Amino acid sequence: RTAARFAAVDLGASSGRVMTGAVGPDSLELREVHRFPNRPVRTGGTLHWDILALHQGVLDGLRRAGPVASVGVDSWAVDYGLLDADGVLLGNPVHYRDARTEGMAGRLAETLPPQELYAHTGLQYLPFNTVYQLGAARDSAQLAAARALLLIPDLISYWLTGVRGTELTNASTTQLIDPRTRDWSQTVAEAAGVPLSLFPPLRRPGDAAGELLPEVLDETGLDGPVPVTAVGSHDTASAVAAVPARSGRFAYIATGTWSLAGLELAEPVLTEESRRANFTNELGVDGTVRYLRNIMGLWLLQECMRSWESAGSPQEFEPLLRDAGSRTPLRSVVDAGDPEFLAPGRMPQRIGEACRRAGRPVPDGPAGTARCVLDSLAIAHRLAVEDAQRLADTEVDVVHVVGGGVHNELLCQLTADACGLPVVAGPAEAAALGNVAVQARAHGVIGDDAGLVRRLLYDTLPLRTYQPSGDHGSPQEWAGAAAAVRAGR
Ligand code: LFR
Repeated sequence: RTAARFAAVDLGASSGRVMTGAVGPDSLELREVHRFPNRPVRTGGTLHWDILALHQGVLDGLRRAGPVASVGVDSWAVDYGLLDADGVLLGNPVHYRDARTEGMAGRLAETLPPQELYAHTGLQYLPFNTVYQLGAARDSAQLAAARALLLIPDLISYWLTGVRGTELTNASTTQLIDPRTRDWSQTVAEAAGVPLSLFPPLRRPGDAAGELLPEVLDETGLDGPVPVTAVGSHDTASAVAAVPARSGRFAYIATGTWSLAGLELAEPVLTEESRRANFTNELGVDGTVRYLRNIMGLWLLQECMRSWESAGSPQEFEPLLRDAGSRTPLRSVVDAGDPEFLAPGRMPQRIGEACRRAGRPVPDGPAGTARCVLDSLAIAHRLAVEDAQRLADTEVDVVHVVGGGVHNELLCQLTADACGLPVVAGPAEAAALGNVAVQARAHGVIGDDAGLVRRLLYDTLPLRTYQPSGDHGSPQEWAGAAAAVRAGR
């Protein structure tokens, strides 16, 4: 085995990045070569992704990356672009936070009851699941003209290679995949009126996904051939693959715009109890199941920051968090799992209103609001970790926090306090690392074994452990606050 460099394209809701990973049999070094903003654009009342700007960012990044053995692409889930008969993109992909899917779950329930939908897909209810987006688009001229549907990372891969495919981990977020067969569910597709012929063939992490097109080589200055390798193209799948766990007894929280909190399982949990608890069975790399719940995540704070800025009182992040850290713990909390916080805008006010409705004090100013958000996230983390263990009938003794939230020390500490378990924080760039690791395995640079990757990451990354401290409320206070949030669900 010899060392090699791989490029990971990792597109997130607020920024895209291209990273290179230099990988040897016992080393993995990640370097960010390009980061570019991802700014959604509203036109004609619809919120879109600026997909061409993102693709340009990818090309700029690949130019800066220099020679690589392969490229892998991951991004957020559920969203897609439609291609016409000539393979041309029909309009800009719509953002999952757009309101177009309102009422769509109710409509699908008329042909397929939620209990059956869950038994077939194991997917948690999120208003923006692809199946509901397609429901909202059903009478559109675009869908009528469409001959292919490509999920976002598959669309970028298509533009890089000219080859079309549907990567499985991300396909599992469409609500059209059966997690038992790891294949399309004809039952759900028929009930929802989705022609599965729109989807190019499934491919799995590690599969070959084409080679960079001559025009891409020109634009990036790279010498061909450069293969593109399918990775866990759902960013959360890549992030979970990079959880540096030492044993199987761990829960994870992939933090960033969202918090995705749960367990890695060998089999899906499709019980009615699991459906009511709104747990999802998304597919992971190596035939695993990501049994988790979506929690609003740092989006709540990002949106508050944006509101304060546009109201003319911009806040600086570090001082704000310091101030938040010194506030009374658990004074006001909201349910950070509630889809009412999904849409952008007026976040501090909406948080205040949710507190008032629950009979709790309205948070006091930006620091009070930030504290309310972090306490609320910690409680939602606890509820997810607790529920996942009960529903999947397993136990964990550590919580791994990966993703952007690793940098937020207060959030990590509060999560340890809320869960009553040690939190191991890191890596922040888990999605890019998981992306690189799957490529390195496919190209024979490291052994083809998920456990090996995790051990390698554990041995080489700077990780920080937070023990439950009791400094931010006693175990009883956390239990009480968590019970109150649960009771309001
Ligand atoms: C995180 C994420 C979540 C998914 C959400 C929307 O970046 O991929 O897993 O539920 O974005 O696609």
